[in-house]
Amino acid sequence: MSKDIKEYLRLDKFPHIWCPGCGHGIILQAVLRAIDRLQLDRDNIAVVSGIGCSSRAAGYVDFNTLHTTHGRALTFATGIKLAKPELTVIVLTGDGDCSAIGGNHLIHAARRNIDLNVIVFNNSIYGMTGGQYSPTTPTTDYAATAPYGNIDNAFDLCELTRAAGASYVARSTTFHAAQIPLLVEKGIKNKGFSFIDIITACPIYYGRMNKMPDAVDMLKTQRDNARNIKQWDIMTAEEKQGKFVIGELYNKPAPEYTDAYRQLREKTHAL
Ligand SMILES: Cc1ncc(C[n+]2csc(CCOP(=O)(O)OP(=O)(O)O)c2C)c(N)n1
Ligand code: SF4
Repeated sequence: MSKDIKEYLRLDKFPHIWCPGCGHGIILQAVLRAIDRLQLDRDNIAVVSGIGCSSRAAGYVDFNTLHTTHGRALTFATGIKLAKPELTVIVLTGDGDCSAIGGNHLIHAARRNIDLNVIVFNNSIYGMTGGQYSPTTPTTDYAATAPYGNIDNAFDLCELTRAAGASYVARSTTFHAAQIPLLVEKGIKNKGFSFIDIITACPIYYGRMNKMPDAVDMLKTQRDNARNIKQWDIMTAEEKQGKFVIGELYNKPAPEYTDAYRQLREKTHAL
């Protein structure tokens, strides 16, 4: 039977640190809904995060949790999964955490197709440290470290992880909150590296610096620029300008790393 998601929270850790209008709480509740729908035993779940406003999420949930170091969530998660492959391992991470300092770990975890479920709280900025640009800050947007506009090209994290070897890739936004649990649920069911990119709002830094100080404006922007995969596939390159695709983008089973490791151990022990 479905639980009140509050039952999955460590309410003694509240109030949380998130600013009014921050989208991170929307993502956290959606992840908890997915876990609830799957009726997973909470003792068999490990939630791992790095450092950042988003990464604080791990501390608020009542599972086995590990709040690690900046950029290293995937390394800790890989160790946990190799030691205890029976666990469902969920990584809650920010765009800075997983694609700047942690970018190398991200591509290699995807390359191995290790059975981790990575949920990126992608607000296109370093929220916790005052709004520096991240690898997902769009070109020409403003940040504390790009006062004249960002000249870098942004990563499309879904394209990146898909190309690296992830077997499940999806994207949604905090405006499309009802879609997130469905994608997370499918990601958890996938035996392999599942990457779910959630576009979220940091009104305090990204919003304020990019003419969207109001959290509602940021949600409207997500609504206006997201296109579901069916629409996306028939749009012209011109129509895609400034828009992004949401939904299940890739889902193709592939050999999984801890399985391969177990088979190797069985083989070598038999020799
Ligand atoms: C090794 C190391 N480098 C830098 C930092 C400073 N730091 C803490 S959080 C953070 C960025 C967080 O951004 P993101 O992961 O996008 O999460 P958000 O706060 O936006 O949710 C940085 C650079 C750190 N804690 N450790
Ligand atoms: S600084 Fe930004 S990302 Fe951090 S809690 Fe506030 S709104 Fe959220």
